[in-house]
Amino acid sequence: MKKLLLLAATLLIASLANAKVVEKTFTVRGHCGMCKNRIETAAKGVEGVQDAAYDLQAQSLKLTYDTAKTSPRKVQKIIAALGYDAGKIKAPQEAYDRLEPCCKYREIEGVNMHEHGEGHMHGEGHEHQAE
Ligand SMILES: [Cu+2]
Repeated sequence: MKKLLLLAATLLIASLANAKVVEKTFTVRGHCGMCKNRIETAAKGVEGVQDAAYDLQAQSLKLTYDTAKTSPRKVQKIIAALGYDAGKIKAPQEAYDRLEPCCKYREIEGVNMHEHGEGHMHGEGHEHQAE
């Protein structure tokens, strides 16, 4: 009986010791002050998160959280559900579509990088008409 109690006490102490508060920084694709507010509020709303600070310039969120209660992945899922790519989790298109126009980081990226190129195909056709 004593041994059992000792074992239980040891396990309890071990699990308490595991409840650590750590910091972790990961990428979140926000675009303006409103994004920052939404991202931080959502992250802080997760149980186990003690602090969340979004750096718009660095595109990164610094999370302070209790490892026993939550994980960066959980928080990333919640942020992605708002429309912001977070860590390795991509925001679903329908969530992204609900973002305010000023927050649409994907379209802006497309224009800057000329990668998806839909814009180029149109409008250049009139050169032929000149001949
Ligand atoms: Cu925004």
